[in-house]
Amino acid sequence: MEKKKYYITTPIYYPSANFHIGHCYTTIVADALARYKRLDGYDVFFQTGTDEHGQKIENKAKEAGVTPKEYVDKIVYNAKDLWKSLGISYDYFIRTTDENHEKAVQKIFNKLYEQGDIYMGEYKGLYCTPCESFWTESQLVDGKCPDCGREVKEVSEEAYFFRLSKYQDRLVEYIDSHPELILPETRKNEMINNFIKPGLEDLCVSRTSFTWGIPVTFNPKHVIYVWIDALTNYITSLGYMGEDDTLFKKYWPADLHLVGKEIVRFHTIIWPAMLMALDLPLPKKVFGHGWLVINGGKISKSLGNYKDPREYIKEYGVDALRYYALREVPFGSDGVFSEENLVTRINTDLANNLGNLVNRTISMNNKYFDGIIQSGEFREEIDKDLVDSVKSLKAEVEEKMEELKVSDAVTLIMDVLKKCNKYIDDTAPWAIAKEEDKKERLGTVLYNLLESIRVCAVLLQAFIPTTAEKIFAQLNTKETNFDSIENFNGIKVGDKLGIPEILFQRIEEKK
Ligand code: ME8
Repeated sequence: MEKKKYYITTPIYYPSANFHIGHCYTTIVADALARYKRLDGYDVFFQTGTDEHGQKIENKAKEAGVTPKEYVDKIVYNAKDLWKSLGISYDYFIRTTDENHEKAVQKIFNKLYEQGDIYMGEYKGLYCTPCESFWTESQLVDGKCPDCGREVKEVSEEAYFFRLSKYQDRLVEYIDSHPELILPETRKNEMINNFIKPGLEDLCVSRTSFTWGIPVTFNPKHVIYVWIDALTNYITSLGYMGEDDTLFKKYWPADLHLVGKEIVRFHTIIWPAMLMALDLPLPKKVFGHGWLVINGGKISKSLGNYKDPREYIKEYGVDALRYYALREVPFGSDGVFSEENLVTRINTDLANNLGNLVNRTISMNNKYFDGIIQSGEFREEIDKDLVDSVKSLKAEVEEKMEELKVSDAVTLIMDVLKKCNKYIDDTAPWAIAKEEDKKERLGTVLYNLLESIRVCAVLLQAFIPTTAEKIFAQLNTKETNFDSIENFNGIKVGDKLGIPEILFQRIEEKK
């Protein structure tokens, strides 16, 4: 049977030498979703990349005394290095300076121009350079950019426009009939009430005030607006308007665009309207997540609360950081990142609940049975709750993952591990071991624990893959697929366990 496809994207990031934990957040969540879908048997295409054109980059390159291309080349390397250290399993990394992307964007622009969806006009307006966004007077907050609070400047120039207004009614109709397109619900209402209903204006889609962008082929003093360039990444990467569109035919429409809340507007208004103009299907879901903030404020170098995410990885390990990002913030809401909470999570969830459980279970089986896995046939009533919870865990996790409630999914797994710890306290294997005629029962208690740990590790592969691997090695099992967790019998009687090793060291709480 042909596998079902799943196309998931992160935004393409502005190249930066200072990626912070907030940037990692979207990508870690997307990675967990991609890994989960792969384990669940989907043919996944997971894409990320960098958004490299625009005035901001041109200015920064000038300051640094290099060409824009030299400037971005250097920092794109930084993004790839960061994703590697976080274990991000992307299938494709797009750069908007890739030649095939640039050519396809030009073709898209030409097509829209030829069919009358793009026309020449004059732009007068207020522009925020850091956000690459145009605003109307009424959208400003205290006369400043409503997104970043910085000064906007008046710009007047001959420019091309995209007929966004033409798509207003179709867009409202589409959003109404596709309740899953914009999630969470609050963001959908915000888009409809604050942006679409007041009336969409045509969008200025070219610039002449700078040159670092993709030129309009038939009027090259214009470069294409960076958001038009950027949004199309989701299809140019698949070969749309390119030499080979096999991937496009296979993977489009995207199943999920994961984006931060401040760019939902671009992904749920401009992008769908462009796709309608191109006569292409719309993405199935756009999910706008909240921000990670530090002490209630933005993460920024100038505020002195910035730390390179690789420093956390060096100090606490990659899975600790991944776990924290996935577990701490209910996906969708804003959340506070704090190193103190990270340490608390490591100690309570990873070192105690998970690590200690794995360690003492394997140690007990080594001590009482020389590491050999015993039969799990000698069940008693007290086992039922744990075994049932483990059997239903996959379906419950799946439901949460479908709703993109990643934090809830991780919590469900952690709750089963808690149950395992309680099961040890309730059954007291060390006491059973003292009774000569209870060897078989002792074997079953340990079997139940080992199999429960294995099932949790199979599911944890999506979230903390390095740790899951370590658990499999300690359990000495090759049964790591989702298929193996249905019947509570994946761990094999007669096999010998590996050597128990500490998964997470407790960390001394910092004041
Ligand atoms: O917006 N917490 O790029 P970008 C959570 N190039 N997420 C955060 C965050 C934080 N503190 N800071 C940033 C762009 N992000 C465009 C996208 S897509 C066609 C073009 C998230 O580098 C932010 O919300 O400014 C966004 O989703 C992503 O990082 C990239 O932001």
